[in-house]
Amino acid sequence: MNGKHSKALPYIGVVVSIAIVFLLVLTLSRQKHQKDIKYYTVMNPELDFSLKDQDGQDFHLRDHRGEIVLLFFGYLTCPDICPVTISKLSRAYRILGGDGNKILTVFITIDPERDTPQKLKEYLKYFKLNMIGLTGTKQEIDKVVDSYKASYQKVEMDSEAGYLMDHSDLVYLIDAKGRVVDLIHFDDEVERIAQMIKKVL
Ligand SMILES: [Cu+2]
Repeated sequence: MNGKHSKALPYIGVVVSIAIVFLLVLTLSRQKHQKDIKYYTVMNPELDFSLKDQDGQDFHLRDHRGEIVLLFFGYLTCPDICPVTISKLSRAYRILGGDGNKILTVFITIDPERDTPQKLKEYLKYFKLNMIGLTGTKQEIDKVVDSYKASYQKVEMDSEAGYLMDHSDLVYLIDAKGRVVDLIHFDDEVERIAQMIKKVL
């Protein structure tokens, strides 16, 4: 009995190991595939757009060639995605040390009805980041949103807060030539974000 067991065990071990490796490869390749799909669908946004910054000045993306730009869409009263994104980005910049200062963070509001340049300016004061807040007319903003394959939706609420804006959570990593070269996903770890940025610095 014991002899039988000891002969069969190595085989079972091999079969189980192969099964585990197979499942692992399958899971990893599926995850990678999903990320790739998202990645390539937004690879060719317009290389320039024009909106107004927090000082009411015209902002053109093309004026920032030579800089690394991290761009995302959101709104000032966002309870979750935006504050977490900003916090993660600032931690990633800290990991990069002095190089973190070379990065321009661009926050585009998808709620221009409430997020005026003045309010953007007040909001930005809370963060020690090289960050610009952009707004414009709904049409102007929608054009940029479409170009980046982002999305948002107004959600009416019964509370005093008025409405919420559901919005996509990707951060676009734009290189010195103005091209989107990578996407930061909401669940990416701070360390990984720093690595991604480091590649284009
Ligand atoms: Cu948000």
